[in-house]
Amino acid sequence: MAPIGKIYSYPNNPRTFKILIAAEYNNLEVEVAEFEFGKDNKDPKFLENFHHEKVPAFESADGDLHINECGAIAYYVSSCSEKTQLLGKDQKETAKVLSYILFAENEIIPHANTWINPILGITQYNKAAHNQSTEGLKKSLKVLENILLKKTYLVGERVTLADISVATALYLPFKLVLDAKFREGYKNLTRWYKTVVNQPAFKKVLGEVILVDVAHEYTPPKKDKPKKETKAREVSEEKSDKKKEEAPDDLEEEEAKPAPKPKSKLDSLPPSKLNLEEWKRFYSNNNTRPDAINWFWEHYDPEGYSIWRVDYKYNSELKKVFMSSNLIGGFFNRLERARKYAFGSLVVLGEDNKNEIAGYFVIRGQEIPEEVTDAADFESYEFKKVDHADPKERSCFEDYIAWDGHLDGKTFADGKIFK
Ligand SMILES: N[C@@H](CCC(=O)N[C@@H](CS)C(=O)NCC(=O)O)C(=O)O
Repeated sequence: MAPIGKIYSYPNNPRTFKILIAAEYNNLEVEVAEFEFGKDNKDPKFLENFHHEKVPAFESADGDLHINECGAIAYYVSSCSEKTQLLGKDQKETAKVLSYILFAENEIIPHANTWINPILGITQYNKAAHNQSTEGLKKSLKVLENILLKKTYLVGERVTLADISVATALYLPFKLVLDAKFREGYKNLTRWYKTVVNQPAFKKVLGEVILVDVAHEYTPPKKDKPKKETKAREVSEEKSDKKKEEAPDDLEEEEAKPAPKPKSKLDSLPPSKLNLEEWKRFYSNNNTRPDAINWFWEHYDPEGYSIWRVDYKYNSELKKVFMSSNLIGGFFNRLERARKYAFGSLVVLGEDNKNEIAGYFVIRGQEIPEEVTDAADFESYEFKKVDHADPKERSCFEDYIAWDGHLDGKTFADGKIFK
C-alpha cells in the first residue's frame, strides 16, 4: 500500500508515536522520512512548507498538505480511512476525542516535559518549576483516574484517538518517573495504560512498554556545583528548611547559573606518547587498513589510554537504521566535553526493525571520565574495558574502526566516528 504521507521527526518522539499508532489502527502507511533534527528542520526548504521548525511535521503524498502539530496530524491520519473508529461514532464523540487530544497537549505534556527534561539533560532544572509541574501533572492524572473508574476507554467502548493521545503523552512519564509507589494512587489510570499499550497497534509502534519501578530523579552534574558553594548551601538548607520553602525561587535562580567550566582531571595525567589529535587527523586522512590501524598500534599507550567496548542497552527497541544512527549522533553531541579526551566509533548493525548499536571508544586514562558519564544518555550504553593485548579484542576493535565487511558476524548498516 502506498504511504499517505511523510512524517519529519526524530527517533522515538512520543508525539510521532501518536500519529504512527493512528495509522496502524487504520491500516495506513505513513513514511518516516530520513531527517536530521536540528539541521533539516532549520533548512529554508523545510521552512518554505512548514510554519516553524518544530516536529513532527507532515506532508501528504500528493504534496497538497503540509502541517505541524501532532494532534492535527494524528487527526488527519485518523480521518483518512472511511471506516475509522478512532474519531468516535458521532459528532459528540468526535468532540470528546478532540477534548482529550487538547487535554494531552495542554494539561499533560507541558507538566511532563518540565519534570522529565532536566532528568534527560535537555533543559535546566528549576526546583520551583519542578514542584509546580509534578503537582500539575498529578492534578491532571487525578482527573483521568476518576474518569477511568467506570470506563475501559476514554471515549465510547473502544480505543479512539483520545486513548492514543493521552497514552503517548504518558509514555515517557510512565517510563521514567511515575513509579510503582506513585502508581498505587492511580490504579485505574495504570490499568487503562497497560490495556492500551498492549493493543497490537500500540505494540507495533512502541514495542514492549516498560513502567519504571523506581523513579529517575534529576541529579545535578558536579560541574554545576562548585564545592564551596554547595557546602554553604547544604548547611543553610539543613538549618532552615522553612526558609527554603518560603524562597524557592531565589535558591533556584542561584542553582540555574552556569558554573565556571571545571578543569578536567585528565589534564593532570602524566604525558602520553599517543597524541589523540594527531591520531584523529591520521585516521581521517589515510586508509584505515592498513595505514591508520598500523599507526594506531605503533603509537598506542595502554597506560595513558584505555579501550572500551560499547553496546547500546536497548537494542530490542531500535527501529529504522537511520533512527539508530540519529541516536548515535545525539549521544556524540552530548559528549562534547569529552572530545579532547576520546575517540570512538559506533555503528549500526543489521537492518530496519532488527538492528543494534555497538562500537569502541579510546579514552584518556583508565576510568570512564565524568566528561563521558555526564552525557545524558551515557546510562543507555554499556561500557566494558577491553584488553588491547588480546588478539581477538584487537581484531574486533580494528573491524569496528574500519567498517569493512561483517562486524561480530553482523552486517554493517551505518556508523559514526566521534573525533
Ligand atoms: N505543539 C507541537 C509541539 C512540537 C514540539 O514542541 N516539538 C519539539 C520536539 S518534541 C521541537 O520540534 N522543538 C524544536 C524547536 O523548538 O525548535 C506539537 O504538538 O506537534
